[in-house]
Amino acid sequence: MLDRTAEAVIVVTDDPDRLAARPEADGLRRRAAELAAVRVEVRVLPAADRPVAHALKRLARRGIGPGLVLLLRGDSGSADADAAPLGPAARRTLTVAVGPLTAGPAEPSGWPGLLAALDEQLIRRRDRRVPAVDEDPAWTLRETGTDRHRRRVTESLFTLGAGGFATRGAVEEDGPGTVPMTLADGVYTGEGPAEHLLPGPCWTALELHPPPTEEVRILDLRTGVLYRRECGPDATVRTLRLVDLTRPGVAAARAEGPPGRLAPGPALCLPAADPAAAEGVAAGSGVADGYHWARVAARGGQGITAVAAQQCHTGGTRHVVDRFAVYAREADGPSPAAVAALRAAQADGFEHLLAEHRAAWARRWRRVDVRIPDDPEAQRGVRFALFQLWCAAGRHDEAAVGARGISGTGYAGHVFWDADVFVLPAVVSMDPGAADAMVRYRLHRLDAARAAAAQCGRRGARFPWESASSGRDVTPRSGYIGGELVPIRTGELEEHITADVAWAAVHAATWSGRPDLLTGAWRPLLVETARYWASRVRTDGAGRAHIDKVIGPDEYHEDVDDSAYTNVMARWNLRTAAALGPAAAGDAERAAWSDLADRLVDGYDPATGRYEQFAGYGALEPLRAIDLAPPPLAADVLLGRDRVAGSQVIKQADVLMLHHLVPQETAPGSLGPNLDFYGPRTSHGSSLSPAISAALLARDRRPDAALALLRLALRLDLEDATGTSGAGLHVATMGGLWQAVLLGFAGVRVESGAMRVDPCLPDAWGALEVRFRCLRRHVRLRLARDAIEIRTDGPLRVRVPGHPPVLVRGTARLPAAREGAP
Ligand code: IFM
Repeated sequence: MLDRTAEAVIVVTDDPDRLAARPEADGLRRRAAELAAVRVEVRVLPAADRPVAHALKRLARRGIGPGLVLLLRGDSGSADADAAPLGPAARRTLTVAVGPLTAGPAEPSGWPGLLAALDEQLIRRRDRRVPAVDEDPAWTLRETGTDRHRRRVTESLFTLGAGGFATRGAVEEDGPGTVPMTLADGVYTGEGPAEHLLPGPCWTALELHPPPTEEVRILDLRTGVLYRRECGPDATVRTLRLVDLTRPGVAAARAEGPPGRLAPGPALCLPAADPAAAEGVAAGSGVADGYHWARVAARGGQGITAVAAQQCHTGGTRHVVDRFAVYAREADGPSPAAVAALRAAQADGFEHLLAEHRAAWARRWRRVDVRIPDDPEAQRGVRFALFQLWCAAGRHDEAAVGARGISGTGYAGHVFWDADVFVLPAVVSMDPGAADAMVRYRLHRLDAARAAAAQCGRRGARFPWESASSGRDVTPRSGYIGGELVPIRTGELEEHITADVAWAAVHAATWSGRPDLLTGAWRPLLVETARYWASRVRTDGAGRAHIDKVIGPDEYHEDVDDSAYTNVMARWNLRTAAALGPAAAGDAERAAWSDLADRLVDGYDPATGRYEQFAGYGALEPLRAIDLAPPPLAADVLLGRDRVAGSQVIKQADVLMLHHLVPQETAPGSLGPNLDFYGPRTSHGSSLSPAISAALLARDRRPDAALALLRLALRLDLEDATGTSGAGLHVATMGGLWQAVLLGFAGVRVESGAMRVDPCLPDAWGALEVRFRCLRRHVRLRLARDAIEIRTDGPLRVRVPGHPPVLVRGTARLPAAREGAP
């Protein structure tokens, strides 16, 4: 009757009491009990919108969306599934009109249809059919194509991750261009610039002959699962997989198909690019005591071990495979703990794991989410960003978040400022513990940063532009741009990372309401970086301080002096460390930091209200990116490196990053003039650029221009706008997107221990709702053009510009900001 496995059943009837009194009701009760034993709830409700809406809401809290609910209409109303009065959510249920259930014996009755529908669900459970997903467009990404290049992009987009492990969304069967891959954050192999993420054993492969020719693959953001369904008249193959949110390192999948087409094959295999061929990598696999194991180990002690088991079942004409895998950061496993976790997962079973996992994702989304009723595309894109941020930053001990997270091996998994400045500020508002783990990654590599400073004759700590396991610089020394081999100088010159690391620690502590961390465990990050800058600066004859020979965020211009971004971030670093007081350093050293900070040049021109990006930038050829091609644009490839270096075209937001990160260090009123000047010159040749530019335009009350750039940022991975998403998702863009919504459009900041809210919505958005963590609270903000509604789970000091701060408990309505008020 219905080719779907439902997760709950609601029977609606005109009169539940009369229904209960009918003789057939015993059959209903018996089936309901059997379904309850396999975790499928059956409820009988009156045919009215409130009780049905309430029941659907309750199910949604367990991650069961309306599309997974079988609604059996046993009322005398219309057979039309959309029929009133069951409310809008009921429209998306799997609705079957069975006919009146309270009818007398002489009249037509819906009982046979009702009981058959329940029997069908029981059979599906018994046959272990692959569970479905709620195909709600607000929560799902769908792919139907089989184009080879797009497949690689889809593998990135469909990454599932938790607890620091992620599995790319490769299809199960082997085929051209398919590269199954599971990665673990922080597990690398190789040396120096060649150090790269170590692919672990693969757990998703199945033998499938022939593979589906027409299919739909669906990433369900709401429940964190990847679903695949063959299309067409002989549609038989289905799979569902998850990387478990509640059990660290555990992954599980179910697949169904005809016995002649689907076979399980080995539960684990070694990664496709033979890791044994890579220098210093050892790999092995085997079977022991009823489970498979495989491991990949790198020289230096790092490694990934997986254990897996599978159960096969033939029900009717279908073969079903349940597979469980457990991953651990172990070079010489499997450990007893991993085997015990595997046994527990097997004993609990796939459906149990799925139910736990769905409920855990539902809890996440209750606390952190975005709602943009007028813009479903943007809403879904921002949800995708949140989803992938959770997958990338899933650890609470120490998290090495590379430029592509663990969704691919792009940039070798190296950690850049992307982590500190783009990802972390998003993550701290989603899961402060995960942001702490990112700070800890830097803290644990402080000795390497100290050694790097000493090596160039400086004091304090200098963080590397690209970092991996040891914290030593692993930036390659050359690479290809547009087919040409060119030197890469960022490792030597892109020094602002040192201040960015300090900034991330301060931001995480401030946003999460734990400033004491800055004079406690995290203090060295501020103090040692300040010491570095103090020894890095050159003072000229007039007493002005300079930083020579750097690369700023705009990497089109190398080896420049007095990069405004670098100098102002260094100034902020010195001042912030000095302001920590005696806990940071002695009086004399702090006074020297403050004095130096005051003498650092920053290129600001009060006449124009603009910062000169670096000394001499103003004299370059006045080319503008906007006149060349629409963004994103690789201007260095288009024009050649030398031409771009001699022009004012810039790769990404540079000076403007100051207005985003340290607005208090920029001249009042300077955001507008700098946006006007640098905006048209920015090619957005780096994926880091559009989302933060959107945030700034919203802050400067240009929300429609901000929305245009937000849309560009949304497209970057979803449409593979740079042609590089196949190597992994740009997690800095994901972080930037959430920052654009939360800090930009919603206008949330933390200032003096209070949450400041100053929203600015584009014309196209009548309302915006954001849910997030701030100052130790769970916060929900509902914003409309002239209204701010806030709900917190504990007292929270809130300030709206132009009004005195208020202490909010529970829910409150706040007045709109006064225009122009600080
Ligand atoms: O960190 C970025 C940099 O700002 C621009 N090039 C790519 C790097 C990694 O994403």
